[in-house]
Amino acid sequence: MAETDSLDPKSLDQTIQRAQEWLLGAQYADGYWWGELETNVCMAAEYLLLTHFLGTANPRRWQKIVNYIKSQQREDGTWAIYYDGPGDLNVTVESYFALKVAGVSPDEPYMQKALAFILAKGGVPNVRIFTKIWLALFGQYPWSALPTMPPELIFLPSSFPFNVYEFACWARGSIVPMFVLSTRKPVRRVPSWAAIDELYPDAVDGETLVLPTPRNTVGWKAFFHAADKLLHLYEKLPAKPGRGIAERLVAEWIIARQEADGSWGGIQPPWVYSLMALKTLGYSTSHPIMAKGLEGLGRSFAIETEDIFSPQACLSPVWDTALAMIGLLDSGLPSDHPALVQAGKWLLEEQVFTGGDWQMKNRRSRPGGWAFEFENDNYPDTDDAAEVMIALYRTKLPDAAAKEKALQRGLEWVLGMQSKNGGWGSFDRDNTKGYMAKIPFCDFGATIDPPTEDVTAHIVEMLGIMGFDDSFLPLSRALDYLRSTQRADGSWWGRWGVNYIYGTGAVLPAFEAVGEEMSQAYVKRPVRWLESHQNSDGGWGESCASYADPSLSGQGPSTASQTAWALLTLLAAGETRSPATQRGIAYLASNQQADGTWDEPYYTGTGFPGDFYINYHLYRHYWPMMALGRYRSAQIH
Ligand code: R04
Repeated sequence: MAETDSLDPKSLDQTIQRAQEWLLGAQYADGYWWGELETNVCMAAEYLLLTHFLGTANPRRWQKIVNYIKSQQREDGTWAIYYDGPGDLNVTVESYFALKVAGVSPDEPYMQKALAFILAKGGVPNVRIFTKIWLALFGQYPWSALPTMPPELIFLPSSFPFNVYEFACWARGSIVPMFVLSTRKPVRRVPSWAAIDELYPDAVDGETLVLPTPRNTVGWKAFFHAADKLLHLYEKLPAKPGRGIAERLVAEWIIARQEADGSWGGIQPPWVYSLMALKTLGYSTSHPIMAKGLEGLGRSFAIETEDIFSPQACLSPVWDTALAMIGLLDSGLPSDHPALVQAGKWLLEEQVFTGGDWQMKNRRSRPGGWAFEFENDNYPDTDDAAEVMIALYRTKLPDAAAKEKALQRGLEWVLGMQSKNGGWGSFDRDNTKGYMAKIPFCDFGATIDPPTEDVTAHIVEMLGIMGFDDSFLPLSRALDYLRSTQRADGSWWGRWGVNYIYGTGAVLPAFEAVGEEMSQAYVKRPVRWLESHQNSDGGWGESCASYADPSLSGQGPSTASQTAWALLTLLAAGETRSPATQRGIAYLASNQQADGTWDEPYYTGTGFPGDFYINYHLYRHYWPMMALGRYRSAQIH
């Protein structure tokens, strides 16, 4: 196709119709959409190790986990955290160990390849703390060389500078159970043939392994390191007054947060650490809390076939449903279409009217948010609330009063969650204490949940769609925040999607929705940025590597979802007829599969920048539908 040839209207209609049909066919009977949330094989390796720890191993399931882990290994013997990414030491060590525990021989050529990679990367001493904890739980790393976090920390009130509510909720849910593990130091032995001595470089043993000392002798890192030394001394005391009460409080804290599906926080890490902490405190696996947790983790969270067993990190039905609805609406489905009505009713049922941890920093608003998962009442998030409210607002429901009430309560909740700087974090208000990342435990993932560009933009877009403009103070503060976070090249960073293409693709539609003058220079700058990063196939792509190296921003093999985000940006900026837009639309049309959907092996979702990435299996579908649909509407109007 020549560069500026536009897709003929008939082909555009056909592309959209095929995509609509595919999506309508993928709706669940209860009205929701729910795609796979693919991450990395740590989920499978850790599940296997968890069941060994708890003594609930199931040989058939273990075999399926082995099959799954092997199926994900690459030619070079490594495992990665995203498709086509570099070998990852943590994931490769966890996989190698889990395979050995399952009885795989280290002499297998594929194990030898993994071993060579691990040693080339410095071996076990270089893995993250979480991986070291997994090894310590089975006697393969000394607990004495790991940081200590005593259960007494649960006593610290939320007014204290250091307390569990200053952690992002995902870190909080993992760290509270860790209080128990790091002080009780449980070890569940593995057979001697499963030991992993070969993963240590020569001349390293239990004696040489200690917590690394920070380079600086002042500052938060040094402070927390010194505190850790004191804590290790405290742990040596023969009697620790208060330990019993602290452990009981920790158990109560954990138990109070178990969700209806047996999960904790709707995500894998708090789930597995909570189960191991409770077990360590004496809860047997037949205790109702334990049984429910294990059952849910093995059933609703895992993908199981005849051959493989693969636990997911998290489930995305609310997020997928809202975005699928928006895709269908943008593509021209009538607002009272039965599929939308059914989905809308399902979303109304998902609204959370109970309290949660977010109340610690926000006493003013009544509950009324939405969570990402089927069950996560303790942790609704503002990003899901915004997308759900957009979807509901645009759908015609038979019970208009119920919808109105849902939107009002949603609005009250979201507005109450706005942080001081005008932006929104995902799960908490003002969760911005940077020093929380400096404790020795935190060498993986984000430890805080500060306001981010993408989430704030989604909320701004929602407010705009609901009729607010910048005479509304919360909205004008949010717009100031967004303007202040624009990068020199005109783009915005993406916290929960990869990466600058996602951030920018969230911000420009938000500006448009609130009636910003879209011809202003600062609004046009991202257009130039995208034009200069369009691939020769007409699409856009961006690698997860752009987080560590921003010079890679906007670069990578084209994907359907990232092409869609770029197009949403261009369309919001009024670039309907520009060559870049035309070529992007043509890319989507020509890469649509015969069945009406797209293929997308690349990961375009972010769990933690640099550390954890997600392939949302429906991203390849509903984002292109939005782009194609908005493109068609812009042509007509
Ligand atoms: C896309 C925006 C909606 N919302 C973010 C939700 C993302 C859902 O997926 C995950 C969320 C997660 N959290 N924490 C983890 C995680 C994984 C997901 C997590 C992962 C590994 C470790 C600790 C925590 F797939 Br270790 C919140 C705003």
